[in-house]
Amino acid sequence: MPIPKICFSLTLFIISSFVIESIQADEGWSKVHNNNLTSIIPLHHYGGKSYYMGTHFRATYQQAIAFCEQINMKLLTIRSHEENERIFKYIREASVGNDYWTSGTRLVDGYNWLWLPYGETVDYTNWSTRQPSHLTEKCLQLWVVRGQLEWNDRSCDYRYWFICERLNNQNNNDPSI
Ligand SMILES: [Ca+2]
Repeated sequence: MPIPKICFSLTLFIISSFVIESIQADEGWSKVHNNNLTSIIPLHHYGGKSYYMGTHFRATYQQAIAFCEQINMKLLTIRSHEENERIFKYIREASVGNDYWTSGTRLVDGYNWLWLPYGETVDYTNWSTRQPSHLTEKCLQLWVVRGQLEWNDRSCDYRYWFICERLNNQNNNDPSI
């Protein structure tokens, strides 16, 4: 149905623009660009990373990648069981739903899973039973199965919540963060 699709895309664009412009209009935007991740954007801090919960609007995988870049961050990676559990905690606290994009994808060669913003192989995994399921599903989605945060391969054009991250030991000189 093309008309609702167009309306939704327009709404997404307007909301995205509003969010980005609101952040940029704040006098603290320069602080964000100077890597001082303090009070401008609500962030969680854990294990040398900062996380932004993308719960203002649902986005496709590509839109989530682009939005995180706009706020000087990257779409989520999960490197350990401990981090998976921490992300699950943030998702429960956000209370908007359980479906989130990570930056994991096999878009590059159609088979091997990479954390796209870093070009790194996905080593730690937490796939659900019988996942990944289809070679046509090329992006890595988080979902909750039997009370656990597990992973699923999913078509990249679905619209889900998303999480941005930043490694604080890169491009960040503030040791207090
Ligand atoms: Ca799947």
